[in-house]
Amino acid sequence: MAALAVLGLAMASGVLAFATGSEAAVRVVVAVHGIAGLCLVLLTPWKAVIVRRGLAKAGRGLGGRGASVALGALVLLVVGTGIAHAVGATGPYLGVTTMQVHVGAAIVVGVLVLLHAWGRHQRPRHSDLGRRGLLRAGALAGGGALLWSATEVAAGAVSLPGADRRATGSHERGTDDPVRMPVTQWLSDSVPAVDAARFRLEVIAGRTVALGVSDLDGSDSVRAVLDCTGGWYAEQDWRGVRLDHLLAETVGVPEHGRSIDVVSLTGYRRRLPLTEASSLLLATSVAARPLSRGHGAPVRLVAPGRRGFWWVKWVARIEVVDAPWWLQPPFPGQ
Ligand SMILES: Nc1nc2c(c(=O)[nH]1)N[C@H]1C(S)=C(S)[C@@H](COP(=O)(O)O)O[C@H]1N2
Ligand SMILES: [Mo]
Repeated sequence: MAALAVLGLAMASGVLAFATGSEAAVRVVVAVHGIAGLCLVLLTPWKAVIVRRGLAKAGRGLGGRGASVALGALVLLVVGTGIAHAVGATGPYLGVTTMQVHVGAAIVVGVLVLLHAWGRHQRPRHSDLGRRGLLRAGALAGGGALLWSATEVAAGAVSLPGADRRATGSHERGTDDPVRMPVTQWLSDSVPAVDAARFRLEVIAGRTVALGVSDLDGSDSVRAVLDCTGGWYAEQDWRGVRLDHLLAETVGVPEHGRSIDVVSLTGYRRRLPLTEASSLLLATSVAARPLSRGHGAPVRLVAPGRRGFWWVKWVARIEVVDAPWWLQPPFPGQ
């Protein structure tokens, strides 16, 4: 039961770490995530005894012994890649990053745990919830926190590459040097071929205005950090046109509508609150150079304070809509 609870906490804080924008909040969430992961390490010897006992008996529950062993191995892989990423071993190795393995294996663990728990119907016993249970949980959390602080201090002392991470846990890659900044897709998107002569950006708020590439260059700029959930960040000077300015100059200041849909040529999309329009930028240039195709040319969204998956590339449509921004899947689907 303890292991399940810690696993649940690790998973929930992992998802939250990707969804949280505020720097102060994400610092807490990422710390909880790290501590929960290290608590799983502390539970490993105890869990190993149970698995060994389970192996001695015949397989019980759904999947039985095979599932137990696979689950244990996968959890170790998730925790191992988490630690590896934290101390700077970010990859990619053989084409996959440490974070991709971490998240991929964690999703499989989540599915296996659900099946496993289902098969066993194990209810919490009274001792789990009593005073002794609380004391044990406290000792475990304390142990995890101690281990976590120790790794943070150690990383700082020997100046491992992991020591200068952002609050999100991301490592610096290519600040002020977009050529060195990774080109990243969320899941399955790929860099589209864009015919600059025929490209149109549609701006829609009641009426529709279509802009060509030459209409997009603007003189608004912002210095902002692109922080990918893949585990890297870069701070750049972005230049283009602010969304509130773009709306005012094309379709006019919106009289109603709560959100802005930002849709890529590829179909990738995010919905943001209209109240944020003045801090959002449609960028055509980064570090005083035109955007590269991989980084979103001819035009991409810059969403300061939001994780990378909000920064829609190859934007083809901006639409003011009445639906609230949170009425969308929490993460992109492609
Ligand atoms: N159209 C589209 N835009 C996208 C993505 C994508 O897959 N498709 N990935 C997002 C993610 S997850 C990140 S971190 C940034 C990466 O931007 P970069 O490739 O310029 O570094 O783009 C975002 N914009
Ligand atoms: Mo990302």
